[in-house]
Amino acid sequence: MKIQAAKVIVTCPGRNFVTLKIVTDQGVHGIGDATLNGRELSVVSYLEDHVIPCLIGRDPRQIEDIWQYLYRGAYWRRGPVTMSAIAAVDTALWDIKAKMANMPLYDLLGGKSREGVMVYGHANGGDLEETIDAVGHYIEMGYKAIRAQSGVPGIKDAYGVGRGKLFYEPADASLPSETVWDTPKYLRFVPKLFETLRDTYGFDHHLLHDAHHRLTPIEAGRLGKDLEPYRLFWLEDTTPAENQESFKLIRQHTTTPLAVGEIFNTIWDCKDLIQNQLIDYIRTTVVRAGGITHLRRIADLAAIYQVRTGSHGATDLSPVTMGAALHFDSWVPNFGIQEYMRHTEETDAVFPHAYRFEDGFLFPGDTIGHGVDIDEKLAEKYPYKRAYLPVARLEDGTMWNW
Ligand code: GCO
Ligand code: MG
Repeated sequence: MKIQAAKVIVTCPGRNFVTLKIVTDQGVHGIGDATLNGRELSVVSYLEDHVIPCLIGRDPRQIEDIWQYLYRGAYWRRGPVTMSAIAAVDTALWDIKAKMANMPLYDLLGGKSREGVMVYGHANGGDLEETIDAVGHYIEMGYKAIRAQSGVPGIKDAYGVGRGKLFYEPADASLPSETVWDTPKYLRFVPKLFETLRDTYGFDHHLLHDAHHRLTPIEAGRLGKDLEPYRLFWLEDTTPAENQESFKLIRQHTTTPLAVGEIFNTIWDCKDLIQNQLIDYIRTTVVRAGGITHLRRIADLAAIYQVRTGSHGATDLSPVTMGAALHFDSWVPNFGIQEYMRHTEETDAVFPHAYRFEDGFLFPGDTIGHGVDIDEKLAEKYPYKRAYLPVARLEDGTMWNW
């Protein structure tokens, strides 16, 4: 059996997606997501110019060998561009293998460990009242877990505040838009937000919050401590994770559970935080961290330390990643939660998929493979549109972390 052809499909049904399609000489095909938000075309080139020529003629059944070949063989290891490209190949090959085995991917991985995958949705509003209402709306839709982000008095564009009831899409400008950030105002406001949420809705739902890398370690410690009475499911990305030592400081000050890892690419990025028990949830997902093959290694390491998974699932992870992640989540023993930011109808139409939402859970469906495909004809109708994530500055103009 041989890989006969592979191609990259770029489409923009409301936002950009990069998809790799691999076809075997027996007519089976598999697809993988290669979308890297704001830097999409670098992965297109990596795949077309450097990976696809090495794939043609290889045996698609040798997923592990192909993974090692692409990882070790590049000499230049890790990084988001390389690892997204490897992930796309790996996801497509698992899709092919599961189709050949006539099984849904979760069966090939070891079978289901649970019936449904608990997801959290994104509730956000321009101010406290709007955010309280937005959380109520998610509760009505059946969500068991809800992330709350809100506009902050005195901050013009706080992180995570969307433009519609169900959709939030930050990469929406052809050059990065500039936002202004003020940590003291944010730190004063957030505990009030969660206090009001608990007063309004009680403690029956899981609440989550994302600080999006904005804080210093000691500020993160203080926020975690201030939020303790409201029993968050997790507090995410409080501080940039390049210097992982800083998480020791955060941990000394708070028992609020911590989640990190959506921008990590390999097990090496996760290892110290996991082994030192400095986090509670690891957020790596299929496309960002080398596909199913590598994500499984991260999850197994995490399991030893009772760290659970909480895969990234923003709209920049295509339905292909969502489908593959749901099969992974259905199997992985140390599953925690799955992020679920809904895609638009346009996106869903380009990527027909077997997964469905019901009563706070996503179900991967029983289709063989990972259950997601691409409608190439429809994809052609939406040409690539350059789009960037915003940047953030402090009030005096200093560059900050968006
Ligand atoms: C999240 C994230 C995202 C990112 C986005 C960047 O927790 O969902 O922080 O919304 O900002 O994925 O491309
Ligand atoms: Mg996040």
